[in-house]
Amino acid sequence: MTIGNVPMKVRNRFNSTTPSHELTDFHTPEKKLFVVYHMGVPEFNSADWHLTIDGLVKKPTTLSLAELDALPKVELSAFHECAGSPLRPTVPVRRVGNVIWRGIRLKTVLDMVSISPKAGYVWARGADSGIYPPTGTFSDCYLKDLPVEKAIRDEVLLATEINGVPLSEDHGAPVRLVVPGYYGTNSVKWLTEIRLEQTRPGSFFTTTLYNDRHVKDGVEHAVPVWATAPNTVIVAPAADQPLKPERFQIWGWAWGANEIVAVEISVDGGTNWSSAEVDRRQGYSWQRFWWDWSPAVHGEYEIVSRAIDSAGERQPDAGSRNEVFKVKARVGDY
Ligand SMILES: Nc1nc2c(c(=O)[nH]1)N[C@H]1C(S)=C(S)[C@@H](COP(=O)(O)O)O[C@H]1N2
Ligand SMILES: [Mo]
Repeated sequence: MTIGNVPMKVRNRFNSTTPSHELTDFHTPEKKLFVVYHMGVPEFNSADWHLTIDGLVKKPTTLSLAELDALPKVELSAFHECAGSPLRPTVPVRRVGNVIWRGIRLKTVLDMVSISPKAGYVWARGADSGIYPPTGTFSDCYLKDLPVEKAIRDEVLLATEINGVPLSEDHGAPVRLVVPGYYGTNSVKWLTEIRLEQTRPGSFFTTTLYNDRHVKDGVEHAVPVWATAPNTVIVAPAADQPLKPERFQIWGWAWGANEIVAVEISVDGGTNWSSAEVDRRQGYSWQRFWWDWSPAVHGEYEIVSRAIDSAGERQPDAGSRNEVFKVKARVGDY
């Protein structure tokens, strides 16, 4: 990696989460979009910003912001989901939103530099450095990797705008990677270097953290936290919302790397299930689902949602970051 450290202006680790019942908009306004960083926010002067593209390429290149900005841009809408704490990879957090991104296709710059057929992975480097407080580990950058087959797909962007305005510092200004269909952790903010390599990097944020360990037939396999598993949030009702014993529309959002083809709702904690209506997917956006419920009996209910994707994968009952979503509601004469 060739670029020296950039000073950090915010050093704390920071995570924000928006409660599910506030995710009422198809496109999440920036003020409701979660923010995550591990080491802090780097101090950037956009005039000094450069993007270096090197490694297994024929023509290593460095672009200024003006040079990058002059390339053709595209806009797309995509869900954006944090995988949760890398120290507790099976605990769901549902830090999620749906965002309009605008930027240059990563493929556009990869075509400019002409990548070698030997390149298997794109390493993406963010300028932030420092200590990740929960483990006390120092890193000189935020480094992630993607398989080349994903990196060259049309939806992968070097984004400069979010929801029609320039990226804010918190969301990665001046340029961040956006990898629709992959967990947010792969969408490297404050991007300064793209490097083509034959192998995955053995770094803290790629193969130590964010590499799920599954045991199959007594053998441990590491699965990179890349493609997003099917998931749901219920927007209405909110947790513990008092409901009258009359018709009420349960609704929420469903998303995953593959299109969601069905969502099921249970109002008895997961014993009986009904099929909700679910919108078709547009691009990589999340999909609305809804189900009209007419609770007749007063009492406390546990409402559960689960999505099934086009590959037949369904949200597991428990023990996973994408386990079924549960919310309690109270029905009475309020
Ligand atoms: N450079 C850099 N990029 C990063 C991170 C980081 O700590 N440093 N955090 C990642 C994680 S875990 C997530 S979920 C998303 C969050 O993006 P957002 O804050 O714009 O919502 O950024 C990713 N990109
Ligand atoms: Mo994340």
